[in-house]
Amino acid sequence: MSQTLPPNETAEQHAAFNARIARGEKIEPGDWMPAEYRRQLIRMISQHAHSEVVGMLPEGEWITRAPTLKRKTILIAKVQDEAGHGQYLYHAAETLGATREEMLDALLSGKAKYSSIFNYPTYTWADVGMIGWLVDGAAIKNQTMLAGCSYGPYSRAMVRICSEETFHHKQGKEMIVAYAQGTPEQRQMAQDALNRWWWPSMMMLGPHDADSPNSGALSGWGIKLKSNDEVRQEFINEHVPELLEAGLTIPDPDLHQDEQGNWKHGPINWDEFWAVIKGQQGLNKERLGARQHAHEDGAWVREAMQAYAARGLGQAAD
Ligand code: FAQ
Repeated sequence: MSQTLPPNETAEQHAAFNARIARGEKIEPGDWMPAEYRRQLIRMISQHAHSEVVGMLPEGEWITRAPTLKRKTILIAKVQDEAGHGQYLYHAAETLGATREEMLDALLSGKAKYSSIFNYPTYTWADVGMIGWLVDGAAIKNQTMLAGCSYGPYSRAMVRICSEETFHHKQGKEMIVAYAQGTPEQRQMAQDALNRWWWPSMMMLGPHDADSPNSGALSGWGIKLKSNDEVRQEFINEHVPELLEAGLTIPDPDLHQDEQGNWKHGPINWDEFWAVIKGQQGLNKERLGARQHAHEDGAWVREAMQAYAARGLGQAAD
């Protein structure tokens, strides 16, 4: 990779590092790494952690309104899993020197991004199912690729997260397929949810490759093993036939299969994507407001833990 090196990094260090990546070795926290590799990973992993935590909000709103006890217990488990994913990911970013306080400040002040998808509202119970089927489905495609990435702690976190997301994906699909085969009202509810979530799910995999400024460095360093468009293609190829088989209509009049059998989509509204990320459209204000409120509500817990640790009781057996 040709680049101007920072003053304290040498061409030899970079060559040795790139050779490790080329050999498929995992980079571990104490290993030498370019400052830019570290910065890119902290950016990406912390945004991913924020996405998991903010991602609890659109579904969490439905816990009290789940239609049956079975669906309620599944949803509670799913939302808890997302909190756990946030924890693994914040820890993975901490191994690179980022502190939890810095990362949370960046989220709560609006400086850090989180996934565009969580700025969309959940209007009906079918939105919960569609998030499981499409949003977890898209997330798994991206994260299965990241499970092979060059940074050890991130790669290992992805393996664990993907197995849990697979359960999320299955429960969403099972729910939507049941509604698609249910009463006319249930079928309509499932279709409306698909109409709302199809395009945002396509967008969440990131801008087209030509408009993705980070992809070059990330793929050179073995962090991104597939491009945004490649992952999006995998997502479409898996989900289009399944949605059609469920009897649903995909809201894209240009959708068609090419000669290789790949499903090709119509134009994506990138103006909407950027507006949602910038907080000009969608629920960014409400999502951050909810996180800020939760942070303030939890202040007494953090203070109590600090006081407990300061008294030297943190080590005591219980
Ligand atoms: N939303 O150069 P690229 C989940 C930004 S987890 C917001 O292509 P990159 C689980 C990007 O940051 C979902 N911003 O960026 C769940 C960059 O801005 P920056 C989250 C986005 O990093 C399910 C700029 O655009 N997953 O859903 C988005 O190479 C259900 C240019 O873009 C991850 O975070 C977006 N969608 O590729 C939870 C996976 N896309 O930072 C609850 C890890 C792009 O330079 C319920 N992250 N941007 O200012 C990644 O794989 C990558 O970061 C991409 C973007 C692929 C998201």
